[in-house]
Amino acid sequence: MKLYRTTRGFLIEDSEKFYALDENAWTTESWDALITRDDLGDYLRAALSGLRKVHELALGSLQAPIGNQEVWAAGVTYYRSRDARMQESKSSGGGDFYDRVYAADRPELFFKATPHRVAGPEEDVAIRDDASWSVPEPELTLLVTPSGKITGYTVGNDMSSRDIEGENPLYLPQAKVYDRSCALGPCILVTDSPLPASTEIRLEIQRDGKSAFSGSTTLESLKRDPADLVRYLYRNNRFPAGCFLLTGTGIVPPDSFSLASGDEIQITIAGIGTLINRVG
Ligand code: DO4
Ligand code: MG
Repeated sequence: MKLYRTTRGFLIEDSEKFYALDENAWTTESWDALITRDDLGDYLRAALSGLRKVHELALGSLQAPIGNQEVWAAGVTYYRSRDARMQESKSSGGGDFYDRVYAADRPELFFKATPHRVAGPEEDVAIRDDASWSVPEPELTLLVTPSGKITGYTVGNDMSSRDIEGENPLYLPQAKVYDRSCALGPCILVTDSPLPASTEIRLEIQRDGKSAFSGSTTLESLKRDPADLVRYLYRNNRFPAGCFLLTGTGIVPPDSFSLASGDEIQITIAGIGTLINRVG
């Protein structure tokens, strides 16, 4: 079952049919009230029988599936990310940190975005004016309730300025957190079950109508258990509106590649959908 936040309300997709939910309450507060439920899957399933079936076109414009949640991210959770970051920070002497965090019990977790920094489907993401090397990071993203339960999954893009991060690891917040540095969507796949290890994550970047980069990975290469990432994040840390947690990238374009204005970024996660954004 999938849950969409759209300009025309909240919609449920079940077996390829769409149902409108709670037509009189499309506010951010009612979205928060819905997606903070520990019983989200059961609640939506029970609601389905009383809901009006709608045409797919009723989707209107999709919005990022976020209300008042903070967005956090895990890093260096795939060998490919460890490798790329060790290279990019070699001359600054930071390479060793990435190797150590990849092997450590405690994961790297960092604050990524507040809702106003998040782009929804088909909205523009941004590259920093003072960055010369920018990439998208396609990441499986967890919806976590205030009690720490994972109730759903969406597609996330952790836009990153590699030159700024590579210059000095202490610049990470500047490399990662800026206006439209994150995208989420197109929906929340609502399920209490972990996604299969065979789940594919695919990145395609189009420039002037041609493929400029494509790559893929699967959750098999994700070194950390999502539930374990959540346990670390929730240590001495409360999330009254729940949160979204990006789980790290396993796809890094070659060093010669940097995003440019007008590029179209397509991120597909099997079972969830495709998140499409252009670089504005
Ligand atoms: O250590 C820096 C950030 C890592 C990251 O964002 C990732 O591995 O996805
Ligand atoms: Mg990342």
